[in-house]
Amino acid sequence: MLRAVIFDVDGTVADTERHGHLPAFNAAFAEHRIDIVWSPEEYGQLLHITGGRRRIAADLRARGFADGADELAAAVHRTKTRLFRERILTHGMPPRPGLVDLVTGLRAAGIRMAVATTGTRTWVEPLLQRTLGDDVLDVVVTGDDVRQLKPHPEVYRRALDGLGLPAASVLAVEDSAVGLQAACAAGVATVVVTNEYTVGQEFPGADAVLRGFDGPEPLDARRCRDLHRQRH
Ligand code: XBP
Ligand code: MG
Repeated sequence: MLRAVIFDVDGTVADTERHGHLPAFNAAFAEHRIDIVWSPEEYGQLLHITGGRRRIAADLRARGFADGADELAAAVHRTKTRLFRERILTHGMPPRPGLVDLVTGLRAAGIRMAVATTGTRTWVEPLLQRTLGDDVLDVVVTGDDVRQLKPHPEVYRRALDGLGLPAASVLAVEDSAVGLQAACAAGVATVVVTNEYTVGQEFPGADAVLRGFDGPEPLDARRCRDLHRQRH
């Protein structure tokens, strides 16, 4: 029986990457007087490196910053985290169309909800508060709470621990191949809801791949139950 749904955040709860994280990374580079401006296409390539700090460090190294790349990446990422949090507090971040209906339906059906993200708690909390409200999520596991980021399954294992549920009674909702790998490695059935950055990716092992939460066949509580039942 489906007892809980675990949501990814970036690209799943909200389309954060292109119009949220990317401008915050570029503003942080500028604030540190580093001559890097990631284009939307370049950023799309860099998304396979999870975690903003690791993403910055990898790009600094690729551009020849050998010594101190990790320390510099950590400093730039602190700035990026502050800027992104401020942006969320000032402008908000709209949930993906249809997500709020799904969450309302899951609640009404008595299906619990959690979050498993590689993002940083400083911005994750206000984003979730503004998109989903205060009393929706039982468990929120962020990149700050784990040693290994997605595609490693640690964040999913911790979310399952927090829920006190086995993997077989849960469904994950992800937007990317990397997120799918993490959920699959934790043994959790997974629906992928793609976005502009992930629509061309391969999703081996997904229980369903959808283009959005809404539309003629929306992802609702009944469909979540059906997909979960088909797997188990
Ligand atoms: C998303 C990420 C995050 C964000 C940036 O992956 O990798 O790193 O791009 O957030 P997922 P931070 O959706 O699979 O969790 O800068 O806070 O790391
Ligand atoms: Mg994601």
